[in-house]
Amino acid sequence: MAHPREGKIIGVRPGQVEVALADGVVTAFVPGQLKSGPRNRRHVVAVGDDVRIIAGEGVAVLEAVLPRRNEVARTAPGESRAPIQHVLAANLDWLVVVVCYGRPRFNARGCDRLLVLGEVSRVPPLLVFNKCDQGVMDPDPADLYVTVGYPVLRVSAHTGEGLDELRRHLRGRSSLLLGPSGVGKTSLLNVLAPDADHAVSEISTATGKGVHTTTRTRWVGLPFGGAVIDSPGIRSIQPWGLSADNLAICFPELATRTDCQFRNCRHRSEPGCEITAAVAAGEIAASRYESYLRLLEGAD
Ligand SMILES: Nc1nc2c(ncn2[C@@H]2O[C@H](COP(=O)(O)OP(=O)(O)OP(=O)(O)O)[C@@H](O)[C@H]2O)c(=O)[nH]1
Ligand SMILES: [Mg+2]
Repeated sequence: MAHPREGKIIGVRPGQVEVALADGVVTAFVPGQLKSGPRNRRHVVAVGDDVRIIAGEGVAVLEAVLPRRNEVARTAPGESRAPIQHVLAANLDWLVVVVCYGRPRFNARGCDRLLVLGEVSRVPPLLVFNKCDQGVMDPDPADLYVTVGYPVLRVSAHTGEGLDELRRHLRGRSSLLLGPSGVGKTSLLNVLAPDADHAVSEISTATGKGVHTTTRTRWVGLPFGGAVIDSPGIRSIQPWGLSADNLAICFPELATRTDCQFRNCRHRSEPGCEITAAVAAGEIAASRYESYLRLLEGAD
């Protein structure tokens, strides 16, 4: 007899999902009526979704996706008149932005973009600088983010430095790892959940860039409680839901400055702008303001 059961999506493939139930993992087919969904959605289901399935003799079918408490989504790349939402993962407590100092080189624009993605999705960002064993840059870009107010950890998947603190942050929570290819997302996951043993590979010596080793987003339970979602490396991302109106509040150090002369000030070159004055006075880091302007170009 088929009966409904609740579980969590831990992997998505075309037309089917892997669902973790209390007593194991099943593959469930996604029926046509759930696949169609709203026209502006690339997928109706995402890793991290809580779902109800009907499990029968040797076959399971997805019946319903339960309401999400949040989602992290990008605008699907490519030119299209109507933007398409691509949900990367759902029901999260942390968006863990993983970066490193070199190989691949730290990129402030990309890092800020991911922090903004967390802010606009209302999933708190946790910034992790991996590969600390290779030495720290001077000046250390991590210091800037501490000043902004983000939780920042310096860790090494290879030596174990900083990992106890990382475990403390992840324990009992659901966390999405995002960052460029080659920064060591999967390497971190493999030390946090040794049984998972996912593939990692060497950085290309020619480009210092990763080679996109991870190709699918996957939810992995942590032995000390909680879960981590590993994802393929990303080059650039356009956060879904970002507009010229809500961009400034996605930068904590800009969000608190609300005394511009014009209410709809975009903080570019308007007179009486509190933010450009603060940048000129060195109270807001030029690098963060530069990221704001880049994102503003794509948002209006
Ligand atoms: N020195 C050093 N190397 C590391 C560390 N963590 C990972 N690496 C190396 O960095 C390379 C890339 O690691 P991955 O874990 O595959 O990186 P990834 O972020 O998962 O990459 P994608 O799956 O392509 O997004 C591998 O050669 C790892 O051995 C670290 O803490 N220190
Ligand atoms: Mg990986």
